Amino acid sequence: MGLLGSKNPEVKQAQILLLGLDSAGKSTLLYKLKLAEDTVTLPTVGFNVEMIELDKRLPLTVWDVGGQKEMRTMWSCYCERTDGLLYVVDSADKQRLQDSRREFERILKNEHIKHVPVVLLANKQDVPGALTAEDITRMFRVKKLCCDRNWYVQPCCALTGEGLAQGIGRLTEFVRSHRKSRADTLAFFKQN
Ligand code: G3D
Repeated sequence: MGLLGSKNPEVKQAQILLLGLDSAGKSTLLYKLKLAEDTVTLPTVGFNVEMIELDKRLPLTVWDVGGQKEMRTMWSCYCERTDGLLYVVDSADKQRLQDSRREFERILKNEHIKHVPVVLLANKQDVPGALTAEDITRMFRVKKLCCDRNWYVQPCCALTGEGLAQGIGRLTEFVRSHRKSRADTLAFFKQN
């Protein structure tokens, strides 16, 4: 896994917004992806930015915006120029799943991320009793809320890293096809 931005100036980075309630596991998964090892995590204050290059054709700049209540009102400020949304859910935190669902629904209404692809990470699958990806899909009404865009719900465990590469890979694939269809539309309007 490459960690730095691509050295090829022709390769355009994709901007990924990493959201979710506090303690969903955002910092853990980001550092897992980056370092491929466990790290001591602190609750995210402000934001972290990491460059991830799982796929050399499309390096990602991942913006991890804090999920504490006071930070959630700031989420919309980071939506402009976002190419993909990675939304992390603590699948075992049954008390706050509805809070998380509400925040997810709210952010999807942001004009700047209309049609932008979404991958939900159903994190903490190692915790006994955690909801499955299918449960999260139903509870978050993902099919309905994301009917205007590509979406996927990936089960994962940020502690072990299981499922993370698949989730990022899926989002990268979606971002690439979203960019292509936008470029095709622009080309069409130029020609006509
Ligand atoms: P945040 O960045 O979304 O606020 P963190 O969340 O990455 O700080 O994670 C919050 C806590 O959840 C941390 O525990 C972290 O180790 C734990 N965590 C993250 N992902 C998983 C997972 O997949 N499984 C389990 N069991 N725990 C996870 P602490 O104890 O440090 O608060």
